Amino acid sequence: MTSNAQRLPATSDNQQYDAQERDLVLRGLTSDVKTLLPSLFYDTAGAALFEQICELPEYYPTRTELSILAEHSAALAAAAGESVALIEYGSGAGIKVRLLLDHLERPVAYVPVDVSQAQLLRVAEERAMQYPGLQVLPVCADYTQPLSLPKLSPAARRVAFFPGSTIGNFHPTEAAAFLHRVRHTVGPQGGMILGVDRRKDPQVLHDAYNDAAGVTAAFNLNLLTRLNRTLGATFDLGTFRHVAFFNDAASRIEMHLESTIAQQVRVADVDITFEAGETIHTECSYKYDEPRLEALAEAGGFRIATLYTDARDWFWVAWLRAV
Ligand code: AVI
Repeated sequence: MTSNAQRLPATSDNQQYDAQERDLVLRGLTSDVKTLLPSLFYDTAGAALFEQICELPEYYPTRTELSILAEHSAALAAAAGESVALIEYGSGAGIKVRLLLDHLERPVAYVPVDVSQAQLLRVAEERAMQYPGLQVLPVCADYTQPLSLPKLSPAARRVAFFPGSTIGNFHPTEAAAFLHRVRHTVGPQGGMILGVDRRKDPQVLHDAYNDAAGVTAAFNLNLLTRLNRTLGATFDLGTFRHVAFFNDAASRIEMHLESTIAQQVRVADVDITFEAGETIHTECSYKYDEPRLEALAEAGGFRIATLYTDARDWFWVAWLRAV
């Protein structure tokens, strides 16, 4: 297995913290507009809550994307062609990729990329058993950073797979930079299969991030539980509330944690002051229309070849070709 994972040990006065996490968190919490990186959501409890989100009646993206893949994976596989090396960014449980692998003509390699080593190895082993003859080359890495991939046959056509509308969690400039790196990896003959959540009725979007069962709120608040554990923080969860709304001008859902009182919280031995009503911005989830998606593809060195959608026009699985 290739590993690009890096952990930096660090100390504070009286406790060991992960230096990278401490620096990123403190940079976000001491900036003018308090922010936390969405990658912090996915500790064990957060990953389990996200799985619950995907099952919620209000959270349509997962099941909508699956329905598009189920209907169009034969067409996607035909567009990708023969002898593909499929590189999946953020492979997770690796369920969706099976729909593609089932239809691809003599795929030569599957390269799942994920930070969670245990899950990555489990998925790699399962896929190797299910698809005899397929080379499975797991890479343990944070795909938002430049990656070194294992050597792939020069004859293989490289196709990137990035489902889940995770591209929406990148700011547009970061999304373009990410696509640009993918374009470099797949080369001039390569392609990309990209899951994209579409702009739609703001009420539908609002409900998807404000579910009645409160699972998204628990997912958001779990960030504070994480920081209490990993950085010795003193967040009182009873004094923060989940806020999510559609910012129409920016075409994105914003998630925040709002402090309901004026207070001071200690995080990794640093005091952070909150006014009543002040928020920590925890996530953006951009929703694309065609001009925005075209601009993104072009900035990343791709062009849109085909857009597959669902009956309600809520989601796209886009087939992008390198230019
Ligand atoms: C992972 N990502 C695509 C999800 C989204 O919809 O932006 C994360 C999420 N946040 C709240 N609900 C789901």
